[in-house]
Amino acid sequence: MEVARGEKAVVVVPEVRREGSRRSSEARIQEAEGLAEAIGIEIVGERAFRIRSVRPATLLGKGQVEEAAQLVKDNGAGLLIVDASLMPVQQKNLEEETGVKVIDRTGLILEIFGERAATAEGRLQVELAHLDYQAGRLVRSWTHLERQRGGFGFLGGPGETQIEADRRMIRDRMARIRRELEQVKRTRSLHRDRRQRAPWPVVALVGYTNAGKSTLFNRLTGEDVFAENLLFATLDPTMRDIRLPGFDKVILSDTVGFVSDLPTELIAAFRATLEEVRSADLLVHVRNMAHPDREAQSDDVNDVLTSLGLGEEGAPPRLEAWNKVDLLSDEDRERLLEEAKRREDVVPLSALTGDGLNSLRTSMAEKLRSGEQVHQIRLPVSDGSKIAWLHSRGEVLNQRVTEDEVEMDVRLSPDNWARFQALESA
Ligand SMILES: Nc1nc2c(ncn2[C@@H]2O[C@H](COP(=O)(O)OP(=O)(O)OP(=O)(O)O)[C@@H](O)[C@H]2O)c(=O)[nH]1
Ligand SMILES: [Mg+2]
Repeated sequence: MEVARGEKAVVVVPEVRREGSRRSSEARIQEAEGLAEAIGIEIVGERAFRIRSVRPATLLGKGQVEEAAQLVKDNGAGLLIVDASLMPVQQKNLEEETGVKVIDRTGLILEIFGERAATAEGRLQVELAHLDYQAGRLVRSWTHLERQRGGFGFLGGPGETQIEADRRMIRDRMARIRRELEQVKRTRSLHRDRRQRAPWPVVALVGYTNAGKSTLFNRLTGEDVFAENLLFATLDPTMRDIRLPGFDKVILSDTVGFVSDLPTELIAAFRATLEEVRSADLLVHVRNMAHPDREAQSDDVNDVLTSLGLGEEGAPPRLEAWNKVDLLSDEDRERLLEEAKRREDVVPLSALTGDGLNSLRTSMAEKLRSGEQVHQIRLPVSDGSKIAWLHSRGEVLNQRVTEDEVEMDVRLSPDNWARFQALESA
């Protein structure tokens, strides 16, 4: 791929004054560094630039571009990371004006995912996102820099025809990947249907990257999945059985972390990977309460969940796990504990020390017991009495009839769900 490990880079954070933007430039620089370090890039310089009016050609102002170029030169960097979403032409112009490769936030996150994706499906999704991103970067007036980029071999040569040919090749490759993904997805949803009909509830851990989801997962399961002080340590979902008060078996799922300004290309990739989350019976939103941007991070997580169709209607119930309370000052911790007490659905804890884990277990069990949930149920068309039963006891949100099966999304109380399962196994 285009960025080499150990490469020296300068990070610039363009700050466009936006209403509702609550992050400090320091925290943004730190996060961008974290992203770069996640793929082994060495940061040798950084700068935040206030953007008063956007210069369309380069995003950054003229003086700022010069300053960035100087910073690159002074520190012997081979890469400029711009913590924003750049248009292809801006990227190209910045490369020309600074003399080094330029990568934007989307490109950086794609690199991380490219390096981390472990399952076949994860890899396909990331490649799809990458190709989508790259297709947009095929602009006229090819430069030598752009020829170096890519690593797909077929990218190269200037001229309209070449670009057309490249585009076509990318389109073909994307079509092929989509077909492969369809196949993988079909297989997986078969597995899921089978599980969906098993009587075990599923709890998914979601949250901002580095919030402590995997650490909590390990605590609750006794497993040892990869948990590191690293952005996007986890990419592919992992599931394990746990016991909760009153439940012999609950399936706990660890998932990929979210990040602010998640590239749209990747939201699509998330969508499939996170189907597990969508079919969960409970979401536990793990939050790093020791992070200065915890509120902004929480908003980002909610935005991503909403964009995944997990906003309100039909979405699984949620709990918030307020993690890393061990890192707070006594005063801050007291204040948070007080607030948590007043609020429903909030459990303060430390996944590291184990404090608060029992309350979390209790709350999870309570939450799973209370509240109605939407179940995806498949029945043979001929099973009229069960179908009628579901219509009378539950709220049928959706019903699709295939050749010989009815697939229904039905909202049921836990009691009725248990009764239905008893009917099924009778
Ligand atoms: N002090 C403290 N550190 C914690 C706590 N929970 C997690 N950490 C640390 O936070 C870092 C990130 O933890 P992970 O569990 O990998 O976070 P994650 O949410 O799975 O991150 P991604 O997989 O990257 O999305 C690790 O260095 C953990 O040791 C906690 O309660 N207290
Ligand atoms: Mg993790």
